[in-house]
Amino acid sequence: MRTFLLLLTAIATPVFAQEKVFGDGSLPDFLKHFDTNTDGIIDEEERQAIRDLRAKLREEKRTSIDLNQDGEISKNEVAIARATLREQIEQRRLEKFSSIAGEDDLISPEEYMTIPGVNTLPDFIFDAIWSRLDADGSGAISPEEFLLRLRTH
Ligand SMILES: [Ca+2]
Ligand SMILES: [Ca+2]
Ligand SMILES: [Ca+2]
Repeated sequence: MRTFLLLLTAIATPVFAQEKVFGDGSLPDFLKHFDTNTDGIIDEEERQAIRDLRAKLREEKRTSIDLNQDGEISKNEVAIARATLREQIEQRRLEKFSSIAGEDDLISPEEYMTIPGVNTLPDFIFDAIWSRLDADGSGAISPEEFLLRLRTH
């Protein structure tokens, strides 16, 4: 058992470590956008721009949740905001689904492999993810199966 665990760690670690590295080690894309003088470093001025944008987004989010604009966010408004957010996420997921699934509206294991990062997963991890997604064991992922895990949360 101990040997197995060690082996598992040895196999799994590079995969999980990889995810933390940003491409070639340069700035992640969302930060590149703020690196206005493109020197690869986010300086104090650029940091401030990021903070401003975050504050603005927070404010916009607040006012968009307060539907009747009375300055208070009611339980109902929170519920509506949640539903809207969920719809947006589902919409984005379905768009992603279609782009992977193609004409038949089903994702085959081969198509699933085309998602960046998936084809480098060790088989046993791929199998585990796949069997969770393909809930009915049909050998393909339907749009419903693709959204299932999101809905149950
Ligand atoms: Ca309100
Ligand atoms: Ca397909
Ligand atoms: Ca299925």
